Amino acid sequence: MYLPYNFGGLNNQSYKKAKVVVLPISLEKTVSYMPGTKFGPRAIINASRYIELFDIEMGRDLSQIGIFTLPELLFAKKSLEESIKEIKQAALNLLKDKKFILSLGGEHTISYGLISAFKEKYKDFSVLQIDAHSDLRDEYEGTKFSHACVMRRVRDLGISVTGVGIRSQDETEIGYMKKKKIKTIFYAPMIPLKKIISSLSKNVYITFDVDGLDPSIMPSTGTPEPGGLGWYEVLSLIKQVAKERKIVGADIVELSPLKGIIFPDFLAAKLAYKIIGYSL
Ligand SMILES: [Mn+2]
Repeated sequence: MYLPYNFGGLNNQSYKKAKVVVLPISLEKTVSYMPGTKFGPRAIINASRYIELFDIEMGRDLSQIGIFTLPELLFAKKSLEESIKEIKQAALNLLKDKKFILSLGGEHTISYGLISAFKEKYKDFSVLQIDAHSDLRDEYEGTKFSHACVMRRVRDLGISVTGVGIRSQDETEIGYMKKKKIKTIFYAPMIPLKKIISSLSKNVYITFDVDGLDPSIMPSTGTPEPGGLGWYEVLSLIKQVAKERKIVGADIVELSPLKGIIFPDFLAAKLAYKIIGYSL
């Protein structure tokens, strides 16, 4: 059987009818250690084609929501700043068309462009970040737009960010948190659901760095950290957020596919399905 190359391997895609638009962004410019995250979107889309569209938990075929996959955004010769601008513009266009954006990365920097666009559309708005790292450095390896600075830049926009699964920070990040009196970083392995949800505004954007998960289930990432979150834990979290708040968009970033180890690609694809299903 031939499965078309799009999220879900769908035979019929219609942009007009789709509520969800999958936006693959293969940006990889500031990765610190193991490269390969530019291949993340392709691996997730490929895996998504072999996953059941019917979700047992939700009792429905998620493709019925209407999912449309855009071609990958590529940035070969563009600067980081130009790339971010382009990402923001792409997101603004989709938001204007009232689409739910599910973006696939690519390095975490993409979230800055995406979130900037959401900030223009939504007023009562905050970000839920699932990640091993708080990404609060002011600068890293000479750039302010490194993946290691992305949540600092988002906070610079005046957006509240709640971090979950965090277990790696440097001293300057702790200093920044103290100075800004930031109390919305929740360290792994704890997931205090009530506190997390009460820290979130009405409209929530989820940025999911796959290294927030435990490396035993998610080894395919550039800078893995031991002691991460489990599959059912993050699902319960996202499900509860969807119940009590409105999830308005999401991204899954930092997947660096490993040759011959496909289960993490399938995990990321299933996670994308779950986010879509819980949110819509
Ligand atoms: Mn991270």
